[in-house]
Amino acid sequence: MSNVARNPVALDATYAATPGDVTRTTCPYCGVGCGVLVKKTADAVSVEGDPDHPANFGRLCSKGLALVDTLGRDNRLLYPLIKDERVSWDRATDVIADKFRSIIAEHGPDAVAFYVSGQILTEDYYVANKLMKGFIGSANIDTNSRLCMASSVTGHKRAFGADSVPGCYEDLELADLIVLTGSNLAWCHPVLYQRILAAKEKRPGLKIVVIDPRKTATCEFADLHLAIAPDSDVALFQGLLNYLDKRGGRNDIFIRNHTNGADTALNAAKTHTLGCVADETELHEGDIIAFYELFLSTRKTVTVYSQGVNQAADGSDRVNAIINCHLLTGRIGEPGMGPFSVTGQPNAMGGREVGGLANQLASHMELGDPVHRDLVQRFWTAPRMAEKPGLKAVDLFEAIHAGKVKAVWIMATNPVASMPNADRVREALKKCELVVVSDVNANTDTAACADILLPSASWGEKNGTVTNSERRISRQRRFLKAPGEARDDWRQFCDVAVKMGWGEAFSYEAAADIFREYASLCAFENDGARDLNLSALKDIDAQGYDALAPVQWPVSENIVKGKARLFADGRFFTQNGKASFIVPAASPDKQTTPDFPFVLNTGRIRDHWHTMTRTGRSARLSQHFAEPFIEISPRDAERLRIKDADIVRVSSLYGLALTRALVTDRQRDGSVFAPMHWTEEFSSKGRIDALVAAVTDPLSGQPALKSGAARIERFDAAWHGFGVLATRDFSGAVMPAGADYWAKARIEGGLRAELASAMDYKNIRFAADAFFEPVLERHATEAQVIQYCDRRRGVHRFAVFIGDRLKGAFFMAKTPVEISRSWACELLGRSFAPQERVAVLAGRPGDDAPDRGAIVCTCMNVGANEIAGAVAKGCTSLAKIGAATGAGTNCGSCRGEIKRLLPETADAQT
Ligand SMILES: Nc1nc2c(c(=O)[nH]1)N[C@H]1C(S)=C(S)[C@@H](COP(=O)(O)OP(=O)(O)OC[C@H]3O[C@@H](n4cnc5c(=O)[nH]c(N)nc54)[C@H](O)[C@@H]3O)O[C@H]1N2
Ligand SMILES: Nc1nc2c(c(=O)[nH]1)N[C@H]1C(S)=C(S)[C@@H](COP(=O)(O)OP(=O)(O)OC[C@H]3O[C@@H](n4cnc5c(=O)[nH]c(N)nc54)[C@H](O)[C@@H]3O)O[C@H]1N2
Ligand code: SF4
Ligand SMILES: [Mo]
Repeated sequence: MSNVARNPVALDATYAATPGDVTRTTCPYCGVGCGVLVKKTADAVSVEGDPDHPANFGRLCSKGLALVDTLGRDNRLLYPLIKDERVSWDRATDVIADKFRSIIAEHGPDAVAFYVSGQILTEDYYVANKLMKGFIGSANIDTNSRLCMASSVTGHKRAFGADSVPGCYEDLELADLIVLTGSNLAWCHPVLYQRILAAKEKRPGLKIVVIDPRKTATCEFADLHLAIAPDSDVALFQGLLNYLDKRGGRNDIFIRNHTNGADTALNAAKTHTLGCVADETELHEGDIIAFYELFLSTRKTVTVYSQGVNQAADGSDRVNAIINCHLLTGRIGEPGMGPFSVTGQPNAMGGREVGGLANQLASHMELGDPVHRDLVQRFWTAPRMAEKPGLKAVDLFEAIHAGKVKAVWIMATNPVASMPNADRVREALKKCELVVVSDVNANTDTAACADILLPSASWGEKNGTVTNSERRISRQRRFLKAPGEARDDWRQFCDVAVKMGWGEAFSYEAAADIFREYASLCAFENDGARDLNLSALKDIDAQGYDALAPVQWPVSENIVKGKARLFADGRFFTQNGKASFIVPAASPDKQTTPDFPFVLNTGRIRDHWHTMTRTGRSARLSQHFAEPFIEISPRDAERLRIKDADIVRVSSLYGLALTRALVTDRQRDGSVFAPMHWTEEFSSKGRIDALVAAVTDPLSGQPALKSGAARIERFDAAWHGFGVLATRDFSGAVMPAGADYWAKARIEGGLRAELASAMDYKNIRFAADAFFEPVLERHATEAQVIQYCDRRRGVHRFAVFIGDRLKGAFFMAKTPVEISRSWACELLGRSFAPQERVAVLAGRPGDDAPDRGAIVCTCMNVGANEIAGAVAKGCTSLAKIGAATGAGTNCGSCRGEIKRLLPETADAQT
């Protein structure tokens, strides 16, 4: 696999640091934590996978490969701003310190809060946590990991006595059965998925079972897909526990020596007979038995789970229902087996380690434990330790809304787009006395609510560490100078801490100083009772930190190289050293009602990252999906008179969204799926979290983001539009007034936009001119607009030229505009002789520019039509498609989608 990014990006001269070297760093996206080699020449940067990094061994996915597209100044926040006025850092931090101090003096420490993120580095996180919990004296620091990993943390703690991930990535290659539940690994942890596929290719006996209500790209290579009813996971795994018990699956020696509570758990699972499980999960009994038999007969089993498990009102119980099955069979701590919660963000794990959650202390210690509190207080010589757990994310924003929390500092997260009941979150921030937002991007939905905006150094501009899903600590290294006055996140906290009077405790000069302190705290009075031990790193110096190789904790005097697997000795971190079976509580109520009958499932797509503040800057990554959509089953669509590509109105008790309909039999009846990515930066009404209720798991506080309730209706559009436009100012390009629906995406040299309106334009030329405005304004005299109108059919097409170059095209119709998007995007900026210009208005690709269809392979820029063409010419395997078109031959993230385009009988192996 070559895996080298095409198109190294040219950087502006002020931005490039010392040329000519190679930096080893870590990808800032998902929790796989891939090693990246960054190569710099005098004026360009390129990235490739680090062949020596044990997470990826040289592989990168489409997002990792496009990292260079996200560098540069476009949309960057460059200076501190107070109410949109540029100020100095000194002034900004003065105001923050003063305001925090006066609010604390008047209302106590719990009247202030931090809301941080699994995307800051361990060092940033450690400092934030120390400041809030040891100096301000409140535990009101929570993180977006509450929306992501909290249920896994609760599950781990209940079962193992600590938040410890037992296994490692190699287990996936050593397993004979991999169960992927609530995980779209092919899109969300693509390099791990590729590692699994490579192992399966070598050893076809390796079986994959996917449990997901939707048929996702991850299912394409699975041996069995269980499309379970939403929210029936506990029933499925309780049934499995019962089945294993009845069929001789118990490991009695392990249960006796290493576990607590097996009998009670088995007793509680008894009612989960096959018939009962089939009822609850709406699966065929045969499929359930097939899964249970595979699990029963395969000792080397890994169960991988992610948000389809965690983001539920019974998320913690789902986690424990899975772990119970591994405890019953004694499948934990040995190669090729174990429950495996894969983390989402690059440093979700690091944040848990330094105590980023409101109910934790640093270094995996408990806020509720007086011994731990005392230990940490002495280590920090902290003047005012938090005494009780702080507010969890949903409660925190409620407290802001209620005026109880009066100042909040938000860092590296975009809650106005990513929190449930997001309109209320925005309302809360609007009411809050002081909202500080530290971000790299100037235009986020949350930044729009800030009183003070602080510019942060971004990936590549800062030093620190992250911990991936397998407990592996890797360095992120700086290779670029931060633009403008952007500053490290940890330094921002330190600057304010100093001004609040705690200079001595926050006098770090570099990230290495913070890391050393953190490692020392992990080692401090740790006789082995605490899982997280970094004592081998507690004296690390600057050089050692610079050279730190990826390592899996614990790393201590006795375990200098780190440890791939925990619990090999059968000892856990509970009081008696045994792991605990947990009995799940009764299942939570469904949210759907007759008014809002659809289960609203939300999640991710392959090429975008969360609220798109970074991936949305990449033209390459914006072509896979260029607008918000909702997946709906053909039967439901027909019943609601919704055709594929119609605009639909999705509403709930809390808000509404407009998105494109994607009618697909991969979706179950009664449920819909929408991506979480679109914000007001990219769409008129794509912010799906405005609709999601803030229902949480009572134990973990994690919101049930996969099972909202919604009503779906066809949006009666009077007209639809599609356009491309040459512009450098993506954010400044405003869509025509009256466009109820719009979504814009970056393309090479400008943007593309999809539009729809309920209003019938009297003057259609007006809409086109409004769309072309950025071009018309700059080139008032030279711009030439040509047009084609068929009033009877309601088809209108416009193109604007400067000289012979196409600067924009705008297509309007009564029905969704049927022209090739990839073709239109590629026309932008091309030159046309006068007689050729009508070809643009014809809206059809000519022979010289065939219609690629929707782009499937982002790396090699291959569209669905090209793949279909290759299939028609006899390419019936992934290998042949790859040889003929190049599709799927680079990062491999698209292989599932290519396989879907092959005939059923095709040879799936590469
Ligand atoms: N491309 C991309 N990759 C990412 C991210 C990204 O934004 N983009 N984000 C990263 C982050 S922070 C995270 S947390 C991870 C998330 O990674 P994943 O958890 O794999 O991703 P999601 O799409 O949120 O949800 C996974 C699946 O859960 C299924 N699901 C819904 N309801 C249920 C249910 O009741 N039971 C079961 N068993 N399944 C259900 C959904 O249909 C969905 O396919 O991805 C990480 N990787
Ligand atoms: N409906 C629904 N909602 C969800 C989910 C879902 O599945 N469905 N998933 C949830 C999950 S698992 C997650 S993890 C969250 C993610 O949600 P968010 O964390 O809100 O999403 P991001 O877009 O990753 O936001 C990161 C922000 O940090 C900025 N940033 C990037 N790098 C840096 C940096 O180095 N320093 C600073 N200061 N800022 C930086 C980015 O510009 C961006 O604004 O969403 C949650 N919300
Ligand atoms: S799988 Fe992709 S997004 Fe995740 S760390 Fe690796 S390259 Fe980055
Ligand atoms: Mo996440």
